[in-house]
Amino acid sequence: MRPTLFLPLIAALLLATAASAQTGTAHQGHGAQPANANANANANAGSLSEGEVRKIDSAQGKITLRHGPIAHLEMPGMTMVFRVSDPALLDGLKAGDKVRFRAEQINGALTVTEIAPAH
Ligand SMILES: [Cu+2]
Repeated sequence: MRPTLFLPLIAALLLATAASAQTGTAHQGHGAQPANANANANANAGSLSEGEVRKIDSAQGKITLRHGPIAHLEMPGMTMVFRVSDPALLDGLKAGDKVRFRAEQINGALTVTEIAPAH
């Protein structure tokens, strides 16, 4: 009596193992989605923001911008000082200029890595 009860039990266990193995594979497939989401976030980090120059400090490599919302930095519109990755970015800019710029968090400092007059 026992052997006949046992065989279906073993078969059920094998099926369960196979099922969980398949579930594991499915989870690996899902695991790829957050990675894609991160890739999208990184792509958004490169998007340009709208702003207006309030003050230029070439000597310190800083610029004060009144900017609109910056989604990838989760920042609402405000006026604030940014570092610039290269002081040459400030060449030709002056207070009052409307600009489009790229801002990134670099070593904990909000930094303008690209800036151009808005047309
Ligand atoms: Cu800001």
